[in-house]
Amino acid sequence: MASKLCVIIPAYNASRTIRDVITGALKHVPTVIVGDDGSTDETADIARRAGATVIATGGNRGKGYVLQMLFRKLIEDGYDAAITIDADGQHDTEDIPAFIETHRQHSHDIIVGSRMHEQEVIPRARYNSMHIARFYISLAANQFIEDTQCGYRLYPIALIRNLTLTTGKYVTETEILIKAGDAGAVIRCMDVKVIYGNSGSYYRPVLDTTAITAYVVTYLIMKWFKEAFVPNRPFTYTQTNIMNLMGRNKIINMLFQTAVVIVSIFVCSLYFIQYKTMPNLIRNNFASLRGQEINFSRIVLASYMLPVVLLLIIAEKAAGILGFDIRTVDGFIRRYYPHLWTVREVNPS
Ligand SMILES: Nc1nc2c(ncn2[C@@H]2O[C@H](COP(=O)(O)OP(=O)(O)O)[C@@H](O)[C@H]2O)c(=O)[nH]1
Ligand SMILES: [Mg+2]
Repeated sequence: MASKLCVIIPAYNASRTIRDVITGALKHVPTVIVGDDGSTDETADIARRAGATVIATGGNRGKGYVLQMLFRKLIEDGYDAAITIDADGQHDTEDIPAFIETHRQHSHDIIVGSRMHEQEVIPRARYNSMHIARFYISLAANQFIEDTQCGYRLYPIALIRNLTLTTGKYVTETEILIKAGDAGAVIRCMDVKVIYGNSGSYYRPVLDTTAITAYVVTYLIMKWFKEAFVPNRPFTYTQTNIMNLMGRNKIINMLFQTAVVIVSIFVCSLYFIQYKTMPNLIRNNFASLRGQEINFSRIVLASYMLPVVLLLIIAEKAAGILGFDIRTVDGFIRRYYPHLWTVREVNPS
């Protein structure tokens, strides 16, 4: 049976680009739904005229909020799957058929567009942060995910339905990958074209990256806590967990995540000792790592290197101001945040 599928577009002040995205998408799917997030320009009008259904948040609530609003609508309307695409024209709608084809073959999987093969096109700092992000997010999601930060994806709605999402803005897309992956879903990557044109970005490098980092670090520390003490448990996501509980209150959540981040390197080191000494007592603890033959010492090493990365970035910037063009960061990141996966799927047996 064919899937009931549509394209959804979270949009904020995208009047210059939204028409082409909608027109391009409508060539491949019958329905396009735009989540207009309090745009102050013509985005909503242009979207309607281009043939999209528009639903509004009534204020600027951020990409994650809009995505969740759109998901609720898709659940109500009985959709099986949705392709999310950015409103700013960075993605090529001609990749939609490939998403649909991959979905046909793997209807339960999340399909994520990957831009990692287009290293020359992506700004260097962004590429480097994507590289580090995927190292940790893949660990949390129990599988290697080529590109964890691309907004061009296909989600099976049944899968989304089973997740309780607590984050907003740019964190939500990371939260989905982690929770789905840690609940046992397969996340499949597919090369897509990226267009880095003149479209600006609403992504705030420091604030949004910090929010994503805090979320991922907290998730990993909590996940490994369970794996440390429960034998043979690679998939740890449950609807009721500490993070979802904390997520209900913004301030408490922030304090909680800050506290976890501060102690994270220390805790990670403790986990490592436990990983090395306890396997006889707690059978197959840290099952996600053992199951995928991931070397825990590489993770500890990578985490100790994070401050060094920061120092190198600052040193490069300083050198740049003095007129020297040195590039040590790229090589350093490739070296310390490598592809650790030798086995693709974890077996809970
Ligand atoms: N609904 C909504 N969408 C947003 C918001 N900020 C960005 N977006 C959309 O999210 C997509 C990606 O955002 P962008 O700022 O381009 O991030 P980048 O491509 O990762 O640099 C674009 O389609 C934007 O229109 C927002 O506050 N609300
Ligand atoms: Mg963009």
